[in-house]
Amino acid sequence: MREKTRGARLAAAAGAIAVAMAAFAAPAPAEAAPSGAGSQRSAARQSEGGRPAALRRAAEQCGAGEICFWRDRDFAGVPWRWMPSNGYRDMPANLHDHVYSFYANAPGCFIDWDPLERRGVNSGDYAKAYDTNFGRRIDAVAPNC
Ligand SMILES: [Ca+2]
Repeated sequence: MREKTRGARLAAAAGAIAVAMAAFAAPAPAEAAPSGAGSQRSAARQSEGGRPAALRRAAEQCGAGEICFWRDRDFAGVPWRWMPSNGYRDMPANLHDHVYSFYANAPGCFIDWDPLERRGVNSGDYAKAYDTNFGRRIDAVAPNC
């Protein structure tokens, strides 16, 4: 598994969903997180503005070297994960023309076949409301444009 320590710490701050995810990936107790930024600011701010908690949840769920795709906005639910080593992949049916948020920990290329357009993505890129952009068009992902 990857990033167990980081996962456990962030889960403490990210709320029930992240806790469940972390429990899946790493059985370390969430309460074991040191009293750092996580416990101080608590996860209660999830609904206001959305930025810190939603982004933290995305970062928590999306591993190093992955691009993660969510059907819904704000990185809600379980993402579909892709890595450059997977090569070209058509989006799964539920994500075809329907990636409403994504988080990239790897470079890649989003593709719409008709009309043909390719969008380069860099590690660190993300969108929490991608339906206002290419998320309504994406058909596939590839390592390079
Ligand atoms: Ca399309």
